[in-house]
Amino acid sequence: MKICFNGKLVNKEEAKVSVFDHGYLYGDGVFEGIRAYSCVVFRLKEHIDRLYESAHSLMLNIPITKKQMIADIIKTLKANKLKDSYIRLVISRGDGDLGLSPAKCTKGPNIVIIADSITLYPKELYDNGMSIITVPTVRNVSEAVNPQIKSLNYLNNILAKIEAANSGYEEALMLNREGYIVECTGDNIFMVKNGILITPFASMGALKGVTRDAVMDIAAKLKIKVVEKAFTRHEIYNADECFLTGTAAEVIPVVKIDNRAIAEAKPGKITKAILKEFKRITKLQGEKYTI
Ligand code: PXG
Repeated sequence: MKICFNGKLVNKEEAKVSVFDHGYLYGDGVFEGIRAYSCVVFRLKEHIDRLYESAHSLMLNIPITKKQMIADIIKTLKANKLKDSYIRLVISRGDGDLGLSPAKCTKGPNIVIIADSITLYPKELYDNGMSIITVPTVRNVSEAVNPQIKSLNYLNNILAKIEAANSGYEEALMLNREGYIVECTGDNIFMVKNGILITPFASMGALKGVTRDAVMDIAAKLKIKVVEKAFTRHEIYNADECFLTGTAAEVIPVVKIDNRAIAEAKPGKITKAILKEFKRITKLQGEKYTI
């Protein structure tokens, strides 16, 4: 496997960062998870824009242009001869000393591009739907580390994931400080009620997911009304359908929440229609390449 390390393709074994990299010492850096389907990097521009926005908020100056970043991603996919892939971009603050200040990281950021595969959940869950559970850890508040920043410090989500696993569940439903539903650990959440697709406002504490945006576009195309609003667990327990969206998870039905069946506890009609269209468009929307 070839990794792109600061613009150069190197073997996996040689792709190493120092223990003084502030990404390692403090989780100081940003990342993106992207997928390629049949030689199309799905909505690559949107992922790259979000990466640079995350970095901008952290005052982390990515030393290459977006165009160069895209070229390096394609180069990595070609080098590994990958038509379908999961791409992980990691930009860490770079080498510094044992102090928090990024000002000492004078060598600049390390840019790593890994192209591999990821399987988040077993196929059975895509066919029959998954059960999720609300966890005690609330989603980060925007005044602290804004959830829009895909930073290398994902402990908020990791804690939630651990809590779900402790109770025997694969995924956690996260609330915000006010008790409204925001998202899961690495996925956005949607519910369907009376034919309307409903998802929390991103500003409530959810990441504005690229898959979330794609699903909203699909709904518009399928003439399904979409509403962004605040809702509680009571409302989602009594929804007609529910599903999660994310680059890694793609679109996955949810059939039980906190042991309450969502309607008939089967993947719903609208969920299935969206999933079908999602599978079709992933091969069409984004950056094309050849291997
Ligand atoms: N919420 C959070 C907190 C995320 O981290 C999403 C929603 C979905 O966003 P996208 O843009 O992917 O539709 C994410 C994305 C992983 C992994 O390794 C996590 C994400 C993306 C890719 C991989 O678990 N998070």
